[in-house]
Amino acid sequence: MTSRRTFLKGTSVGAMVAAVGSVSAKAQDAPRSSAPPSQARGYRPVRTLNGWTLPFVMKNGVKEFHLVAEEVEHEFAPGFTAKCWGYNGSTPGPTIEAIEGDRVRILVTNCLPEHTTIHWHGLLLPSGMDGVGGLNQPQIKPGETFAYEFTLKQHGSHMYHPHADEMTQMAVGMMGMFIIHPRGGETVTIDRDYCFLLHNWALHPGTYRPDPSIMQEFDLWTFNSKVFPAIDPIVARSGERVRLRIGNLSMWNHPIHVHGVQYFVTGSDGGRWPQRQWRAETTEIVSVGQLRDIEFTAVPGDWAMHCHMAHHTMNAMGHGIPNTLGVDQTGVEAEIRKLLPGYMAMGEHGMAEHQEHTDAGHHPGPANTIPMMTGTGPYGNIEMGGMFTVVKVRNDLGRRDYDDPGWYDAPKGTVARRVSDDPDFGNPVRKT
Ligand SMILES: [Cu+2]
Repeated sequence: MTSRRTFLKGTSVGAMVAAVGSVSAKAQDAPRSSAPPSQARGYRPVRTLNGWTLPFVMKNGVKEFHLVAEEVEHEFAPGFTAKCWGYNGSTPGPTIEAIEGDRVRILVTNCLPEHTTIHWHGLLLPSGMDGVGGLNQPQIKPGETFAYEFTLKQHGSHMYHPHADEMTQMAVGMMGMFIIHPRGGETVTIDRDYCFLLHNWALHPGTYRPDPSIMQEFDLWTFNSKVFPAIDPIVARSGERVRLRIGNLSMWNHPIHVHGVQYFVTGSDGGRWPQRQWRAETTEIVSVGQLRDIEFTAVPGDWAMHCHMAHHTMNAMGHGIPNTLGVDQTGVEAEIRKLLPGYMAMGEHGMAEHQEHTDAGHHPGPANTIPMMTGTGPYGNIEMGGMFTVVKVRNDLGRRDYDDPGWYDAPKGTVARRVSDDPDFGNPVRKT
């Protein structure tokens, strides 16, 4: 994955960050994601999955941030790239973090070929700062810089995105998160605080620009603009309280399922909920334009976390192909091969064989795409893509250790095991 260090090099953003001083220097040293912990700032920073936090400068008591709307060369997974639009060299843009009560100024420079604005989704502010082009302000033309300035009257998990040619600009990656920490600290201490955005893309195999005109037939499903297995794991130490702040600026609803725990849904883009409203779930729908905070106590193991729409844990696939499940394709394959050399009949027994075939190089596919299912675990193919990652909880992690700890070494006797390879094994009861 692209490190901040790499993409900041040689960009105007890099120069800007360098000018910010010690805050940015530390942020640049961060191995992957958010700025380093700083209790001195009065909060424990969030960790943006596969992303980063925007540094700020203090100017006469105002926290000043600078976003640059621009085209970015984005990598969805190694070797699979596209020209997207984002902020300061990345999609999603960097996370903005501040504290309830802060006065913030956000400079927005437009380096796109068309006008833009930024809407601060869920923030309570003067209507002139709300960012709807034409309604609240003139659009920001290419080359212009606008200043948004307001006082944060709330805390919670929020988002930002353009409100100008929204269909196009969001479809090609323009969005980010805006996290406001409570003044006076959290009521329940959070040990690891992650945030990410759900998104969908129509990046047709063999192409290099997401298609903004698609309404439903998206073919890439991402956490923070990455597909599995390029999505960072959620790492925690056993017993820690983990919060995931999950925003959805895609065009579909996503039921987000976490294995191994009953989590509590504790807030939304409407703010933190009173504790009596928290509810236990294992799957929570994060609808279009919504955000959910979920919290759980980490349990040791490797636990899948994914959208439960099965097509959203797949990468680009040939939509519109006939259903071959249960169809004997002997003979057909040879006939089709006369027209399409190398054609391979698949799907008679399900699609799990797809990953073996692609991994073996039997279907190279068009340029610039990624296999529908991919990723290998300690026991074989994971057969996932898209909106999937692993919550990796270990007993022996340092409190500030976010590195991928590898695969879980399950205690003896706690892994499902083969007891027979005879299909007639045992005496199962069947409906008569
Ligand atoms: Cu989904």
